Amino acid sequence: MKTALITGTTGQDGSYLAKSLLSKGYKVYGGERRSTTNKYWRLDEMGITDDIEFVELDVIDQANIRRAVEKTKPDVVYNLAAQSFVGLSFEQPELATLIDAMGVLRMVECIRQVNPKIKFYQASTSELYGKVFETPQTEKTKFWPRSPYGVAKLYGHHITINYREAYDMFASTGILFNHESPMRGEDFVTRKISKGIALWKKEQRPIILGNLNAKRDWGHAEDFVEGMQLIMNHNKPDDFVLATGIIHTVKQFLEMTLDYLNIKYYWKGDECFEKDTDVLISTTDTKHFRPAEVDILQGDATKAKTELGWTHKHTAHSLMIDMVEADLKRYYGR
Ligand code: GDR
Repeated sequence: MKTALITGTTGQDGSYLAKSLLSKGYKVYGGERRSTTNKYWRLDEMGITDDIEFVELDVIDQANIRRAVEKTKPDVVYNLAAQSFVGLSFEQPELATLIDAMGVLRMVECIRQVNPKIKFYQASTSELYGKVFETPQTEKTKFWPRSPYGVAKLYGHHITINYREAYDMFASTGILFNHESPMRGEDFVTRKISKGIALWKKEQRPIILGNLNAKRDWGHAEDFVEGMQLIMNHNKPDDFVLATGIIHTVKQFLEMTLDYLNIKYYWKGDECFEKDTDVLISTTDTKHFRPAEVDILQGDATKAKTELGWTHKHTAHSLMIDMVEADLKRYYGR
């Protein structure tokens, strides 16, 4: 039986990855940090909480990482722990750096010391491209991150490559474009929309968004965690873009959701109203705008398709349906 250690197990990607690895017969250890919130809600919804063995693991504590790695003796480590909200990283740049940059160094250094044969996956991100130099973006596109999160992730990306080159470790990265799901945290824009519109149907409370014109390449997390495993089962360590290649604006994602729920609407500037009643559906607030925005991200996953045989099953539309239906079920029991 193969053993995987996942940091960030209770997050969106961690929970989908744990589910997938468990279904393939892996022993899954879940690194967890002490917290007071109900962090198991995703794993509980998936019904896999009891199948995972949890270990204390905080990527900002070297001794703690070492204990976890020595105890679990993993064949593969998926480093998904992150301060993953770009907006928040402008408020807490140092914490983002500790977790998203130094945390990666601590992980690879610990693996090097304990057992350099352990395979290591680093969750890199399309935020590395930031102020994009070309569209679509590939593994060869120059990076220019636009947030403390992106800058920290750039360090995490390069330190992973450095350990691969310096110590011959199987250390790979997945440069993942936006990937969402019903398990997405409520601060991220797709979930804000799926939950917000599901609730709007009941309460008519408008949702308050930021930049409606940002363009993103949205895929489904379920497809992306399969890509992570293909990256780790590849015959050599490498870096791969995972993306759908299709972009929508935030506004289009909102419109798609309204169409699906058969809500007729019209726009007045950045405000969206229901057609027959003139009730406000959504508006914007500058507090949701970022000091430096990433206007467009569109990935080219040709390398992952050709070398790994990875494909995505979901489109942004089927993703939106999955998310909205899950929120309708959560809030209306339907
Ligand atoms: P992102 O995701 O920053 O791309 O990072 P997010 O959903 O937060 O933003 C996407 C785009 O939507 C715009 N936007 C809003 N964003 C939020 N959160 N809330 C709003 O109300 C809102 N209105 C408009 C944003 O400005 C942005 O342009 C995600 C994270 O998962 C990262 O960890 C990951 O690395 C990247 O995706 C790939």
